Amino acid sequence: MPTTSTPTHCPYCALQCGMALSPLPTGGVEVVERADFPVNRGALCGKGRTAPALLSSRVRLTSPLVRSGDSLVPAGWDEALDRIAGRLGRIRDEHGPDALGVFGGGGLTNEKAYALGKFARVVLGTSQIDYNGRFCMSSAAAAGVKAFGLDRGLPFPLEDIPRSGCVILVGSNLAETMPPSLRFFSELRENGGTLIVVDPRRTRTAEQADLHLMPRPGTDLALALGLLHLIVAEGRVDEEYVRERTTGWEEARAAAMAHWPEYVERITGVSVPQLRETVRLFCEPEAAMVLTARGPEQQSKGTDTVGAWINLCLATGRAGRPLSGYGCLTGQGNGQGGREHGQKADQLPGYRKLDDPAARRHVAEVWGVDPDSLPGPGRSAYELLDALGGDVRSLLLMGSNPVVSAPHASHVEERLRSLDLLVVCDVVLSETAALADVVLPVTQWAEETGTTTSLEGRVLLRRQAISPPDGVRSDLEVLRELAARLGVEKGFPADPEEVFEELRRASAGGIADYSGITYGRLAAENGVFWPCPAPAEAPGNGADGSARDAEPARDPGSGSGSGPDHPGTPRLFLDRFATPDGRARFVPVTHRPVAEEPDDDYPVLLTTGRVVAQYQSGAQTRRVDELNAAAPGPFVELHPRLAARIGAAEGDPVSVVSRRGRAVAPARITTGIRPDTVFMPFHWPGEGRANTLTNPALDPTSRMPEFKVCAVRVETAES
Ligand SMILES: Nc1nc2c(c(=O)[nH]1)N[C@H]1C(S)=C(S)[C@@H](COP(=O)(O)OP(=O)(O)OC[C@H]3O[C@@H](n4cnc5c(=O)[nH]c(N)nc54)[C@H](O)[C@@H]3O)O[C@H]1N2
Ligand SMILES: Nc1nc2c(c(=O)[nH]1)N[C@H]1C(S)=C(S)[C@@H](COP(=O)(O)OP(=O)(O)OC[C@H]3O[C@@H](n4cnc5c(=O)[nH]c(N)nc54)[C@H](O)[C@@H]3O)O[C@H]1N2
Ligand code: SF4
Ligand SMILES: [Mo]
Repeated sequence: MPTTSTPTHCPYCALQCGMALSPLPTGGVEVVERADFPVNRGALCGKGRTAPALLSSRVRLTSPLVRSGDSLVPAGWDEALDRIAGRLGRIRDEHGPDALGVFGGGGLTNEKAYALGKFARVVLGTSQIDYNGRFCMSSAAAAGVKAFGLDRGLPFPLEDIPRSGCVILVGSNLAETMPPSLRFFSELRENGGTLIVVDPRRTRTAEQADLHLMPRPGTDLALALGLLHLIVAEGRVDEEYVRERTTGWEEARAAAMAHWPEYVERITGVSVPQLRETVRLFCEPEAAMVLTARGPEQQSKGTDTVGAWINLCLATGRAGRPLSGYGCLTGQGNGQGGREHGQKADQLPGYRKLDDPAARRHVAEVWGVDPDSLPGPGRSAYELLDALGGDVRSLLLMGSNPVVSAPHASHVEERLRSLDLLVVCDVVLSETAALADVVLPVTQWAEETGTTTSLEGRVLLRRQAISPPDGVRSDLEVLRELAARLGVEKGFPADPEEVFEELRRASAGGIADYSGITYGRLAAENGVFWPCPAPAEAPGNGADGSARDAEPARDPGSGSGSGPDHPGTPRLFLDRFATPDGRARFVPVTHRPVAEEPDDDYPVLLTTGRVVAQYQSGAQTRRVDELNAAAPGPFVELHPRLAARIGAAEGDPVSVVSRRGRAVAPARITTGIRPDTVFMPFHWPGEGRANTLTNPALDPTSRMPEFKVCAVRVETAES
């Protein structure tokens, strides 16, 4: 193992801050600053800084566990793997391959996500695979594909933000969810640009804004349409851009014109003067951006909502131009790469479509299988979880903790319990692992090498800095061992670089083309932005964002192609969009209500989200003392008027009841939230679990659940 410090990246969010790990004399590593990575320049949030705490064997799994009655007992690796393979084989014989479910995660490295997708299709032969990214940015991805022909969260690097003129941040609390990124927005304001934040709560991020719009949850679609109406009415449309670079404007314009500002004010609660001010701030500067995060995306109309914000950019000529554009702030460590290489229900590596015959042929050739043997698209994440115990009899889960993080979690928990076989690979005994028949302890982040792709579309190398504890194996080893036991001896190497070499070939010629990226380049450069085709087929410096899904011209081989290395593509769409005609597509959208409007029984809206010191389902960060001290448990944020109405004082236990269940947590009273709305973070299991309440109503296109709004009743816990 290295004796000097190892440059790497944080295990948590999609900012993928650079850090270095330095060995300690007592064993273990400590985080030291790494100023050379341009995104965070050494700065880290508390989660990144304390990440090594989870390497300690005190808090993690170090032996496989198998179920014996009500308890999980330690077992040897061979016993555990034999048990899994034997049961998977029997379930397949009895019920067919689609009875075998697989669930992945956006925190898995590219290599793991790729291998998991291949394992499902090639070894199990199942169509039933999806992953938690469906709960994350799938609506923005779907809208991006519709409008631009390609989904890369940010089509430009973060470093462009300070030089833009105005940024509208829609439903992102990045001061808590990606703290080091706040710098880009402070610099924007120092340079004279303006920041507009759209959030039903006055968050730490909103406190930084020049203008804070506080819409009713679930009404961002109407808000964007109202703004577009005003843009047309005030003659602020960039007619030449619309003519030359887009299609579909007339229909989108007609749809927006039905959304009068006064009507939008009634729906959203954002006043007409604020709408006008937003339009002025957005349209006056030379360049402007719209960035969305989970607020507008985690809605049953998330795809249309993001589409409406993209329409705003297109109408004003603010996409595919320097320092302008639409972007989605992707969330998980490998939220971007995790959605590109085949753990998604409808997808093959390189962001290819599973139902595209050319894509099937290409990937089947790389995999050495018959294209006809590849299953078709499967169910989306929530639909898959909902089907457990029905036609899906087993689940192999890697990198997610749905007992805490899935919508309508009590139902999901019940479905998980009804399986014939639940296998969980995890670092810790998560709430979901605790329900499993077999738990496999795996290596993490600092103990293994692998690549991630940050929210900027920048492919990065995370390097191994420390040996794993005895008894744990990597996810790649698990897949290799299970494949071998199920009769597939080749094609599942445990060496990440070998997997990456194959991923390069599988992605070559696809939308997310990694074929020109090697571990060598990643070690020498501070990441490479995709698409990055292999040298031999690089058409000069083709940084045009064009999506090619034809057969690759050539196998990228070992990366030593004859031409110069492709530089990667930090900025997309400057010349053309990735659609067949190179033009961006307006999508005609109209407002519609949330899936569950308040009524007499459930008169309040619940929205959910995050706090700075906890991460996701909390499986990792709840095991770090310093983070727990900062954020020890759930709470219900509510306005003083609502608190007075129900008779709750600060800290009193409050019951939040939806059609799906009841959660209880202490009141946190603040004027920084709309009086018609309560907020709960979702990081905790048990009584205060926010997802007991949430509504699994799905967006028709992205299949994203409506985490951000459902109807509830709020009462003091005693009543
Ligand atoms: N500390 C911490 N950081 C994280 C994570 C974490 O769990 N903890 N998770 C990572 C991941 S995977 C993700 S996806 C990102 C998420 O990052 P964010 O999207 O910033 O996080 P959220 O808190 O889910 O939601 C953002 C804001 O949306 C607002 N909101 C709620 N409803 C609505 C609505 O209807 N409209 C609008 N416009 N806003 C609304 C909430 O009040 C909240 O402030 O964070 C990443 N970083
Ligand atoms: N109410 C509500 N619910 C939400 C959201 C919300 O805003 N509101 N947000 C949603 C979003 S955006 C997301 S991304 C999801 C996330 O929620 P989850 O999918 O539950 O994500 P994590 O809590 O990060 O779970 C990751 C698990 O994998 C383990 N793990 C970490 N690294 C590895 C690895 O390399 N290999 C393996 N095998 N395991 C590993 C961790 O220990 C942890 O148990 O939650 C969603 N749920
Ligand atoms: S902002 Fe995200 S990547 Fe950076 S240190 Fe915090 S959790 Fe890690
Ligand atoms: Mo996420």
